[in-house]
Amino acid sequence: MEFNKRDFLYHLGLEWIEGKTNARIRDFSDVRYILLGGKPRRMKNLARNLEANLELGQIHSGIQEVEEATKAGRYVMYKIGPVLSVSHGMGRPSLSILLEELAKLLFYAKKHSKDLLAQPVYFLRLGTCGSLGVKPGNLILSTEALMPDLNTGLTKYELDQKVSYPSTFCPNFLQEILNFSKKNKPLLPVHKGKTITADDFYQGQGRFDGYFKSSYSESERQTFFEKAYKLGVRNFEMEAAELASFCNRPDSPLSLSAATLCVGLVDRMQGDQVTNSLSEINSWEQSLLKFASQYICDAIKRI
Ligand code: R2B
Repeated sequence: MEFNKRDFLYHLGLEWIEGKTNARIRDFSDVRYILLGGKPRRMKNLARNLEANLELGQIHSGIQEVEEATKAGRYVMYKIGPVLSVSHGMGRPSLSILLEELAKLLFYAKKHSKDLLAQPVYFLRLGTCGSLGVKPGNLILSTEALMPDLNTGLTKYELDQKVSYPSTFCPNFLQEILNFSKKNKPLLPVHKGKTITADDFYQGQGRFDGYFKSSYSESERQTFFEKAYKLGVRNFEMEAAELASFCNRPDSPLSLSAATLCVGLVDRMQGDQVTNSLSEINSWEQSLLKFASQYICDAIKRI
């Protein structure tokens, strides 16, 4: 990792300066779990849920809104003892900026102690998605993120170079989540599957309800969906490849693991539009958050 003598984490509104005490940055030295989700309100609800369920006094001293991030205006971030609950917006670019700055924040916060640096840090993204051959209202735990051409590995540009990074999710972390779900029976069934990380919501995910006429026909789309399903794809979203590849980098000074658990809002084999009522969608999201909060409370007791 490269870092400067002074690093302003612009989108989080936090600054680290070499040689200074950096007391504000050190407030984050105990962080072990980072919960991520697109919507600010969802991440606030999750933080409140954790505040109520993690032992006050033992594990945390109340919910703390990271006001510097709120003021910076891009993300909201709450700290509940060793857990952060953070909104990431939509799509890979927004998530990528957040991951870079969160990882640097934790690195600066922990770097004075070898023990702290060696502690594994877990990222769990809780999102919504379009499912593939899975009923709306079910959860999909991503095993691996594919590019829309169905190749594995995140492919992106760095300057004029096309680079690729592995995009499988951490098998041990997935197994822990699956074991927990078997024991605790979440309200929504959990499926394992591969995830296509698309660059947009409409044509990038094979929809016909975008503003422009699609470049593919109904039958081409059907063939693509069937091929993807046979390969083990169970959902589309817009962030998984970024998260998996970020946590797979061998050159990370922190030991990072990642998982993505999403609730399906529409089975793309059946249609394009999200037509369930807002109250139904909210109740699915609440069930996802409840499950995540139970899982985190259990995991925190074991660290
Ligand atoms: C799922 O939901 C958002 C689009 O509606 C996007 O962030 C995603 O991956």
